[in-house]
Amino acid sequence: MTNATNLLPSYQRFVNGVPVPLFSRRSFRPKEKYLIVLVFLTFSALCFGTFFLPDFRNTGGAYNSVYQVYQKIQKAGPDLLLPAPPHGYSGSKDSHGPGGNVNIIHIGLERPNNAEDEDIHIIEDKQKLQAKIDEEYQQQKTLEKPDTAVESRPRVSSSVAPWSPDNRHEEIIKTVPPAPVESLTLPDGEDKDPVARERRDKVKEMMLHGWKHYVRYAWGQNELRPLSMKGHTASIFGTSAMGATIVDALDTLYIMGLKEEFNESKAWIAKKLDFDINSEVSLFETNIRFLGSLLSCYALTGDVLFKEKARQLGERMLPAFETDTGIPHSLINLQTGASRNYAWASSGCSILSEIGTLHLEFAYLSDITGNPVFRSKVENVRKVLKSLEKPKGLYPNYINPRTGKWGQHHMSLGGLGDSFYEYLLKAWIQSGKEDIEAREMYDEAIAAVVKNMVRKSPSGLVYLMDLKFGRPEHKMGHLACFAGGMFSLGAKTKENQVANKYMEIAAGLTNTCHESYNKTQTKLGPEVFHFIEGNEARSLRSGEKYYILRPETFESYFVMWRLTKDPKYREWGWEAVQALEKHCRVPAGFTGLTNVYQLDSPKDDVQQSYFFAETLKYLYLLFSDDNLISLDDWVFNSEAHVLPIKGKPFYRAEPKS
Ligand code: DMJ
Repeated sequence: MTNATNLLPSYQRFVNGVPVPLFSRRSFRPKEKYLIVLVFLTFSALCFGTFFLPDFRNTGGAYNSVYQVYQKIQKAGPDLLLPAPPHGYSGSKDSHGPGGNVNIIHIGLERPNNAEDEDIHIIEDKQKLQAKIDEEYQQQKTLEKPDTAVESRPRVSSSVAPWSPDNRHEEIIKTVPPAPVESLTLPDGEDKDPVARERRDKVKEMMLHGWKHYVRYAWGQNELRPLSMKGHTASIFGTSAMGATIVDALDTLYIMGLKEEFNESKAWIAKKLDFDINSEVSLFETNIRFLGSLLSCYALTGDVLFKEKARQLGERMLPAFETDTGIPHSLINLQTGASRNYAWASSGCSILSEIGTLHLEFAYLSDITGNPVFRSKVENVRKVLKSLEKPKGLYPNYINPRTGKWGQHHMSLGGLGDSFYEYLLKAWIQSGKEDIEAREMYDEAIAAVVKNMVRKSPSGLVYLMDLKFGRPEHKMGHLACFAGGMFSLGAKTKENQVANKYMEIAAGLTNTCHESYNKTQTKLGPEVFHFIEGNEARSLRSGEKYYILRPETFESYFVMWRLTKDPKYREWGWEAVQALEKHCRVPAGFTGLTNVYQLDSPKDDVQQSYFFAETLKYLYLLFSDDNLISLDDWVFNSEAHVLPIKGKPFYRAEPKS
């Protein structure tokens, strides 16, 4: 759309309705000249640094540093988390002020000679990064108002019963399951192979080890600091203790048959889980972790407690969609309904992976509650995305929720893009293959990805590069390692002439991610790895070498195992179990590492909630029989919460009246 202001002569603009000359013809005063020269020199230095100094470009450039900060905030890197607020946890010894959440903890006795130097850099990087995050977070909280304020807008669509902090207590939550339509129980899933059984038992023991220490030291808090033995929170959860680990771990506890632990958690959810919290949370993370798990537990158990909690949460998320286009904002205050975007995200844009990773949960929520409003919101998001012209058939990572136009043309199957593609495929699978539009959009998008973003390294490693303003970046993030599983699921569910080729890509990507693990001293994979001749699938900089208990590579091992039965995937999974045990297990749980290339790596002291939801679930299922969470009956959401496929017994849709 042409804006009237753009038609004015270039030297004239309006500010508050008053014409303002941009350049006047009078000559500059010396002071002004000096200022102009200074600005010009600064600008030139920045450009020089950005384009000619690789290190600056990747670690210090203004743009990239913001991008990195985002990636880390969104994906909840432990070294980036905001300082744990004083939750009133009685045993807390946390005396860190802002920025005090930089955890470099050595547990081991022997350290390599150069480790000290490397650590100093890491500490400095992390301190700088933490300072940036604190600043960014404060800015988000205090400065940004513009088009994102929703106070004057209706909180929820008229088609949904309005909630208010006042009426929420009147709702009666039943914890007794409804009369079972049919007796639905999960099989135990023990594999015939005794080795697989033994390995699965090991994973279950790891689950219990992490869980019982969370219960002991951080019950009700979002996450556990397994070295400090106290609670921890990340900015994605806002500033309240929402029991993120309890909710995120729930369906894994159920699937592993840990009944006592599951029931204890269910009781906490019935009594304590309250979404009336006056703090900003990430819409995306709340959706995949909280809503996803509640829905999963409803499907698995039929207990209406989970449906009711899911409904309450879903309703509180709806105001985020009240934008001009219906494209939701990234952040929402679940109490006031105010929502907005991150100021830095391509001038206040919404993010592709976030807006595209709501479909499975919202569609299912509509089906079990009988309220169409949730589905209508995500269908509208898809409609907007579908209507836009795609550069080279690709979807950029940013979209403006006011104009409905793309922001910066960055494309990625790692952070910012990843699960958007995954959800197109899975929406089709979840619908019992009725949602043809989703499958078509997936097929078109993936064809463009294969053409423009899939590459082979000099030594033959298949990888997915990012594109920034059309320029390739020959590196992959750990987050993109889910793609092996996605490519194979896409190929195996629809036989066509490209299926074999996509299966090869799936195997190639999974192999590359395994290589990134195999090339480290700890046998755990780094956050980012590059493809440079002679040094492939390895990190280049200290800030890329951390491992934060991420699941994506194991997700691909699991899906590849189920779909190909190649035993190497189980072997690779077992390598991972051993590496986790050796390097991440500590007496009070599991922690991330700051440098996977160092045998005695510093620890980050965070036990991520997704370690239970995803990492251990995928490893457990890798060593289970295929009948436990069969891929014919279930789809995994982006946090590995299992959602039933329409038409299958566990779907439990509300009968249409
Ligand atoms: C999880 O929270 C989800 O998988 C999300 O989609 C991206 N990755 C983190 C774990 O790495």
